[in-house]
Amino acid sequence: MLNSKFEDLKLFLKGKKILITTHDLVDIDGLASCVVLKFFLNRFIDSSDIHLFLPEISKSTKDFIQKYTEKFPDITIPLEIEFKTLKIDIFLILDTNNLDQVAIPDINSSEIPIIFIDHHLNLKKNNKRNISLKIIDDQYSSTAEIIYELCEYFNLELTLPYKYLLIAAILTDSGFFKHGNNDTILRISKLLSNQLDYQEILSTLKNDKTIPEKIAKIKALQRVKLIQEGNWLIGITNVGSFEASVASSLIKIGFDVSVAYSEKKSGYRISTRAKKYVCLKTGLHLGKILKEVSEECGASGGGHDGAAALNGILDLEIIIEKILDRIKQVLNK
Ligand SMILES: [Mn+2]
Repeated sequence: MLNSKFEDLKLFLKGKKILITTHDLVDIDGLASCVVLKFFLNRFIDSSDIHLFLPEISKSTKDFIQKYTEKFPDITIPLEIEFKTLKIDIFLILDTNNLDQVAIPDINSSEIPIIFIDHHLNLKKNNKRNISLKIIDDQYSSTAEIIYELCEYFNLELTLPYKYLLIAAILTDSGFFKHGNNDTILRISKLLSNQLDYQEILSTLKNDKTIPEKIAKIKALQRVKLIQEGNWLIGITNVGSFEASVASSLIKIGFDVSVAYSEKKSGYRISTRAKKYVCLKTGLHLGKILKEVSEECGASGGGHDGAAALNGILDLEIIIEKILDRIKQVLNK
């Protein structure tokens, strides 16, 4: 249970000037966690200085925000806030514990302490930085669930718009319960009510794929290489972008593990996915594998057992080979 950490958090933040932020290319979980945490802090922390900084917001999150604000016009979601060097006592970073994914200038060299609240594998890096508190637990399928527990623990009654946000975040990050567990379903059932209709929330999360994304997926399928490892099928392919969506599609069509990468001028990104039962049966943890390979090769990676990503600049082929070797090793055990 995170209860003692919730107490630490409240004590620590009292009277502080706080900046809440999340990873770049904000997803719905990052967004909802930031917005609801700000609501919580405004009620429970004796501070008038609580700021929210949202970096670049992903396309699907923007689509969601548009539908959401039509439904709840009273809730303002600060879409574009310039990060100014406000006088801040503490950075509260949500939905990542990797400073490489945080878009605050000079975050690595600044002296301002950091708190992480996150559900990804604890990277245990950033050792040089002053990390005051880590509320990190990868048993949760979303950061929104940790924020919800925080609100529950301090008996904060959430209004409908905040509940709506949390449900949307939990659903998307748990892959509509695919990566979830009993607690995920329990939390959703506590958040739903007569005024919050499940089907309606689902409809705001429906994403019509754009033509470039559809083409990316089709081309990726044409190029996919099949590797059979015992009873398991690994798919590997490359695309110009949408590698995460491509990696998920490979799983949907029948691969047990997928690797999709894209190369851009600024570097490459490798997305990996695995079926949940493959992880449970073999102990495969893609987040751990990508983290280890990153550390060996000077890249930046991590994530969950069944979904993880890596960003790098050099040695793409070597890194992919290393990732594949480790995946095969675990599958063969
Ligand atoms: Mn998340």
